[in-house]
Amino acid sequence: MPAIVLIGAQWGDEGKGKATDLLGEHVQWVVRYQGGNNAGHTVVLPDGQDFALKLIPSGILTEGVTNVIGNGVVVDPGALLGELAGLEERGVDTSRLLLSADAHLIMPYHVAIDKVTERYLGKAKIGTTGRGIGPCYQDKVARVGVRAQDLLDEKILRQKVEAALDFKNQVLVKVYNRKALSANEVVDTVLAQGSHFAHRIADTRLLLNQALERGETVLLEGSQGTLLDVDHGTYPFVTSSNPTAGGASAGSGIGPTRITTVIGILKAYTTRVGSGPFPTELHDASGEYLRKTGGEIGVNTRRPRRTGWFDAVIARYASRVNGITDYFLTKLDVLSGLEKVPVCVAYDVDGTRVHDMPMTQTDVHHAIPVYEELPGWWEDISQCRSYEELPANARAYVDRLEELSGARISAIGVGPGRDQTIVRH
Ligand code: 2SA
Ligand code: GDP
Ligand code: MG
Repeated sequence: MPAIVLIGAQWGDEGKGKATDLLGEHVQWVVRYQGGNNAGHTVVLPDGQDFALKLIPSGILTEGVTNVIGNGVVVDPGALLGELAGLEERGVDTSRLLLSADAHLIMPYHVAIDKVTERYLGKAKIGTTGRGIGPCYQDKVARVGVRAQDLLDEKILRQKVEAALDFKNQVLVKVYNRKALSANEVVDTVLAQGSHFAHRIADTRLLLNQALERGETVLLEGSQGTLLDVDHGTYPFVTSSNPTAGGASAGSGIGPTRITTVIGILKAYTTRVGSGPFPTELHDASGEYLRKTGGEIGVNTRRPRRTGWFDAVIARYASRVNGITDYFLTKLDVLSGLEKVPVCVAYDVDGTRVHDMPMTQTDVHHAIPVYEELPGWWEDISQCRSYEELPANARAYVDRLEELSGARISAIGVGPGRDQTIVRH
């Protein structure tokens, strides 16, 4: 039975938390398959309470859903405990959270190296969240990482941390002029933290496949977005994992033939946080308007997000690389009150008109958006609950985006609340 993937179609913060929460009622499992506590997924419950999930799947707020931090996720033990405590304080039942034995752990040296590397890069920095994500994935690929299962074997844990620190301390001290970290201190801290969640460590790939065999539905919740993908994004200004739909399989252990639906979460305009190219970025009053009206501030780092008009080149690209079956268009309400709404339909790259994502990053940096201007609407649409209730110009905007984007728009968000959603298909 089906596994559904939900991904960000742009640079993240499209509203994946809200969409996961909405689907939560129809699924038995919600799985995070990549990223870590760099994510910030906002869920607003019907009673108005809002939650910002970072590492824990957004399904934790739905009764009866089992939540899994999959093997593809990188887990900061302190951040996990902090997030669990925060949820428990607010009365959320966290007993249904499992952690893959194969998930890699973010160690204190990963966080230190992330921060110091960014500082040394200066103007060329990636603009990371400083959570140690990149250095942890580096160690995973270099085969010197520490995994959740190592918490269950102190001897192995000690060996791994000592071996890793032999090298890391040289980098920290000799290259970056920082203090060396003590392997014993790191191990003791991580073991103490691990003792609070060791009971959650499980063979999640087996459990998920057994659930699918029983006919249960699994929702794979992506974090960040398509253009932050280490393979398909605006490299090197990306995160160090695969947020695209292909990553869902590797990051959970669910075979690709089990995935029947890929839902792309698509913001009605574009935002980005961190460095890197952004063809439709606005540096004027319109950009400020979108940032203010859309509340575009990083959930984790509180950095103001960069804002720009909708980019159909990106949407078409996301449709293809993810195999998107349905789009959920979010934040349409934010566009109310604009005289005209420009939509980027193509790029001019050094005098040539292109409709698809350029092959090289140099060309992406040179891309000048070609706009089509659609008429705006003034009405507040946050109370609309059917497509027909939307003003004609808002409907025309959605229809044009659908034509340009390569997949049908099955749902539309008109506010942060669960019920502020128009379902079309
Ligand atoms: P990292 O920390 O190594 O993953 O950073 C690499 C790039 O990935 C971007 N990134 C994100 N972009 C949007 N949203 C994210 N989550 C938070 C949010 C971000 C925040 O929900 O608002 O609070 O700033 C997220 N996580 C990583 C990052 O900005 C770098 O460009
Ligand atoms: P995520 O990382 O993709 O889950 O998105 P974030 O939570 O980082 O940012 C999305 C923001 O938009 C959150 O504050 C949501 O509550 C909010 N949001 C989601 N959908 C809508 C919508 O349709 N309209 C409005 N106005 N806000 C929305
Ligand atoms: Mg976010």
